[in-house]
Amino acid sequence: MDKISINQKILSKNDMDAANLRERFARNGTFAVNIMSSPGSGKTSLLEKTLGRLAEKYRVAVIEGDLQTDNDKERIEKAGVKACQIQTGGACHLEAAEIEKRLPLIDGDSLDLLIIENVGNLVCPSEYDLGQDVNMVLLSVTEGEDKPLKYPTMFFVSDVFVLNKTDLLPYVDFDADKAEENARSIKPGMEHFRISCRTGEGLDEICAWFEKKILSKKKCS
Ligand SMILES: Nc1nc2c(ncn2[C@@H]2O[C@H](COP(=O)(O)OP(=O)(O)O)[C@@H](O)[C@H]2O)c(=O)[nH]1
Ligand SMILES: [Mg+2]
Repeated sequence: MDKISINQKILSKNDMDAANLRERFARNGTFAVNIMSSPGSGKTSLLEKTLGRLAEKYRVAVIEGDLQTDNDKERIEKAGVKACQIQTGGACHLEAAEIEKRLPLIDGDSLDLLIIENVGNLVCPSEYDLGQDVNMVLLSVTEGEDKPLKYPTMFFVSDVFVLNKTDLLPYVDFDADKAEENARSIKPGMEHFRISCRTGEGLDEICAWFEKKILSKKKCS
């Protein structure tokens, strides 16, 4: 019998679910961001400080992922933004089917901006496509500038690198230029921001970036 070689990638169920979500976000003109980092880098803080402002002009919602608790959902709602929580139990990442299931809870087909805050760690979330337009990775200055080199897959799949807690730079041995150089050595051309959710440094710039992305996604839909 003749052998047929098939070189096409066999899509996993998650890849297929993510492709469906991506199509849905494109149809609806929703700009979708998957935000990832170690626990405590400041993902929820960044959302608390920026999304209230964006929600004055745009339809914004957040899907929160954590092993346990609704704490982050409640923090986002207090900031005036619609949110729902996925409690993964023990799982260290979110999957596309879980996102799809939650969309009806947040008017998911009428959004300009959807933020998915992934489960905190620099490993598993990098492996799962959620249909997002952009992967954003956060690192805070207490974590060490070598993290992009130690967790290259996370930085390789990310489009934007956000360095948070710059207010703490005077108190820690952390070289911000080196951290960005390390990130770019893994992913050349990666966009980057330096922010402090405590002082507000860099938050205007990040809001302007969100706005630019929202508007260009709307134009394409
Ligand atoms: N000093 C300082 N602390 C921050 C900053 N951003 C967040 N934090 C603190 O870091 C801790 C973890 O923040 P959180 O937003 O819950 O991180 P997440 O686990 O990535 O969502 C909280 O105690 C925040 O108040 C910052 O820019 N500067
Ligand atoms: Mg959080």
